[in-house]
Amino acid sequence: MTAFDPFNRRRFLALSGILAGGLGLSAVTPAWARSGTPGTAGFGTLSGDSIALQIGESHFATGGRSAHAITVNGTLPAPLLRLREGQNVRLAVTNTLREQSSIHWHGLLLPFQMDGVPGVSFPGIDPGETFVYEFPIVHSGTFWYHSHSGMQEAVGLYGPIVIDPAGPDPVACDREHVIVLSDWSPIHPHEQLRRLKMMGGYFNRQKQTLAGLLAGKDQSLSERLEWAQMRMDATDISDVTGSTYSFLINGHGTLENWTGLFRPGEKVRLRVINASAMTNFNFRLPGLALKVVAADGNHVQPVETDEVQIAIAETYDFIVEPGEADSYAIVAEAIDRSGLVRGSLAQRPGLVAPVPALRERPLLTMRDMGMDMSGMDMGEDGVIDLSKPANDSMSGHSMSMRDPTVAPGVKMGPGVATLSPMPVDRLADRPTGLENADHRVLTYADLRALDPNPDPRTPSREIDVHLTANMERYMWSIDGEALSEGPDPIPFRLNERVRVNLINDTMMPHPIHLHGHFFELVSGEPGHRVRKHTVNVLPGGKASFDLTADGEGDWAFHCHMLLHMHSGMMRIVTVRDEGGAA
Ligand SMILES: [Cu+2]
Repeated sequence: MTAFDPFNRRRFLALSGILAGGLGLSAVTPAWARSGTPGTAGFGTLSGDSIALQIGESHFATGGRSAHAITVNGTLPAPLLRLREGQNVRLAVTNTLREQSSIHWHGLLLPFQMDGVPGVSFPGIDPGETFVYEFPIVHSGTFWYHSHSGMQEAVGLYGPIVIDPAGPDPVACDREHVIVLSDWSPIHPHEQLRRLKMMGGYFNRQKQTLAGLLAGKDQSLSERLEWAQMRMDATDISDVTGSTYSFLINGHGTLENWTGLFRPGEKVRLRVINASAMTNFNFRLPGLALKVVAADGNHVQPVETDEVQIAIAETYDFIVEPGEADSYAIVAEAIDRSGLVRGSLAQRPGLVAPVPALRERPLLTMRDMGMDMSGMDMGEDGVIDLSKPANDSMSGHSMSMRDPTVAPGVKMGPGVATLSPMPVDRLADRPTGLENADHRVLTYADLRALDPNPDPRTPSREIDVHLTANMERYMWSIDGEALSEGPDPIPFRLNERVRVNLINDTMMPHPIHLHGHFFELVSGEPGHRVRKHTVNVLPGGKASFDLTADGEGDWAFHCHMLLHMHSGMMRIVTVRDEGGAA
């Protein structure tokens, strides 16, 4: 057993000098993220009531790719902030860039003026300026922080936050590691966006081929023709892929093999954060069961599984109990199987766990189009003409992919190519590409909150929010309107209880994040529903959550795929006191 002391002040002071030097060391990696780390115990983390962060420019290289990066205190990922529930924190953030910047504290409940979204909750931090964020820490858990300006998040500006509970932690462990997953490309995100606007499938190198058809792989000819007619591609899983991305664990690619240490028999807590710009990851440690103990910072009733798809912006805490093996692979595989990153959980530095093979890339199905055909009379020979309204055999449901009557709240225009005709609740579905994995896979329906939900009221009203797109033209929106078109904010009254139905009218998953609040996913009996700040809405499906609008002010509400948000899949949510200006 290792006694670990998260507040080993001497060690922290010894290392903070090195950190301040930033690029003076071999890598732009903060101490806690260096390979061979024994755990997060005081290793170069920043704690206390007063913390200084400096946003600047660095150069970053991994696995033969290198480019300009935006970093905090000279490192990528940014420093680990270790705070304690009940304290106040004062974070002085200085921007040394030649452009505006910002930091958003992802998942933290705080006054909206401290939330860090330029143009929504504060003016942003101009070049040369320092903005002081100051707020009380009112809860514990695993969170992260990132820029909310331009595309800075994609070029390096993100880091982990760990908040220790004020009282005893219900999760017992002997050691813990923070694991920040991310994606890194030498092609600037603005250039990625330009290429995607030219051709929606620009980075997709995994399309179905004629050779595949002849070999009997993938979709049949008739299916391929049907999908082609709808201008859809069943391999369109991710916009930006491993063809340009290096995937990273704590800033390290597979060859650099980030290694967290363990001793056999220990209970090891892994705090896993998906800080990617555009990549949903399948996370697993082959040979070890993952006991899920927290999601998005909130404790859950422990549930064991073998693999978890961690959407962008989500965090999960796991307990693993490694046995006698020298090392175990930590694997984060891109959802479209265009690449993966492997790190190690090992008894000694230098041990290399094998890299597992990439699994076969997934194909989308009719369910991902919002058409669940199970148990339905499919009509003649199972062939459906998707361009026509339904016949009687379809129980009156329209099977057209663009029938505005299924979504009266959506503003129809060139930015809306498809509407899901029959979106079904997919919270209990295995996520994209893991449908047929031959081991346990976590679904949202498996998660139950450890503590009773704080607000047992039944929602007094319900709203539908459609996630819309014209994927071919790379247009992304909410209810058919991009943020740049100036849509009305979504208004909530202070402390009202509302059910929000997210309906995905596209064929991509969207990790939707609401600032300043937790919400309860509507799955299973009420009382202990899982509380989250981000929910991944599967293609063609829907996901509902109940929200107590208790954070007064203006908040961002958006898809956490950076290029989707940047293209318009975002709204402002206002929470106003009764009689206020809502
Ligand atoms: Cu999205």
